Amino acid sequence: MNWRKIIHVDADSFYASVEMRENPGLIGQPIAVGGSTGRGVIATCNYEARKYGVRSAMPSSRARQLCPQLQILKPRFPLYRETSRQFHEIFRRYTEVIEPLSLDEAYLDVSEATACQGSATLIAEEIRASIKEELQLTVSAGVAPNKFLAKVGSDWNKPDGCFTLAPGQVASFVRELPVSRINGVGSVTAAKLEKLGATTCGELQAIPLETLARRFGKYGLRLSQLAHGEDNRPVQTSRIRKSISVENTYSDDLVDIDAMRTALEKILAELETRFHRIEEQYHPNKRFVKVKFDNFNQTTMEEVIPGNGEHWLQPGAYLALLESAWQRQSRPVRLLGAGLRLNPRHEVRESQLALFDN
Ligand code: DCP
Ligand code: MG
Repeated sequence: MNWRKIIHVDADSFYASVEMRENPGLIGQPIAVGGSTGRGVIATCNYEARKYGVRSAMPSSRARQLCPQLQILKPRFPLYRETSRQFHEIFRRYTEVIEPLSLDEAYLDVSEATACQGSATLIAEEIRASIKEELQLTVSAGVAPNKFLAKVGSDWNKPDGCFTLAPGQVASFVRELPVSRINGVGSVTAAKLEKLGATTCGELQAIPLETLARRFGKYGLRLSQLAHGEDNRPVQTSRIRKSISVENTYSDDLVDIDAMRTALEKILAELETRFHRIEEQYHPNKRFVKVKFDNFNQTTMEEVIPGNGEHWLQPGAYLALLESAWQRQSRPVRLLGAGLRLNPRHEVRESQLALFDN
């Protein structure tokens, strides 16, 4: 079997948690994010509101009946997108193999990760701790040998929970797992399976494959595999990268070039580690720095890397870019970033590989 080390991360009551962070006065009160007028629906709500039965996708009018004191806030998508980008910044400290499912949800393949002695559970806990400390949000994580079980795991101890399933625990875990936990098994499929005698994956395992194929077609085979805890789907980094970068927001603004130089050194060390993981697939053609000033104005400076890109890591060259970027406003700096623009090394191979992806 193809065991990997997969982490599935899912933020807790995502939009609502971001709103509570932005406005701590809301903490402890039932709130929702969504449309509040006419035919508005709830996008999500915090856990206080869930106690009243308020749920995602529910009409807001219904939510108000269940919980009259519910505050329904307008969604602020730019804020959620920025937060999502910050999640990914943290994920990339551990792996480049990341598949986003939505703004608040992603699979990470940490099979090759070297941090935390390669312990996926410790990596998941570090990610959760970093998100809590740096972004004041909680996420739940599932750690398992494949995507299916990792996703089940992130839901297992939600909110603010982590659940690990080691390969040796898979067989006994799935035996008791309700079929409704399988992604794609809604109430209709669950009812059909119940008629066949299966409410748990263990019972589903006992149904002959021919029966499943007859009832569910191709999906029958898939159901059988999942019931056995098998899932060979790789974590798919969907896009071809155009760049790689590391950035940091400082709690105290950087006020002089010495402070910026020290900060830049750390960023470059991290950039080197990260680029190292993908350098077989990409070569750098430009280097850049990004500066955000205390007035939130932002600027980048970039230059072509001489030669074939092999010697991209020249701290002096980055520092020169940083100095010119800073001189554009010469103000305190709240965020500093450094990165590389990339070209794929094997364009043909990428497209050929795509042909064999199922
Ligand atoms: N969302 C939405 N409409 C839905 C479901 C979700 O707009 N029907 C949005 C709002 C959520 C975000 O997507 O905050 C993430 O969805 P999740 O299903 O992960 O739900 P939450 O993160 O809000 O809560 P949970 O703690 O259950 O993960
Ligand atoms: Mg979520």
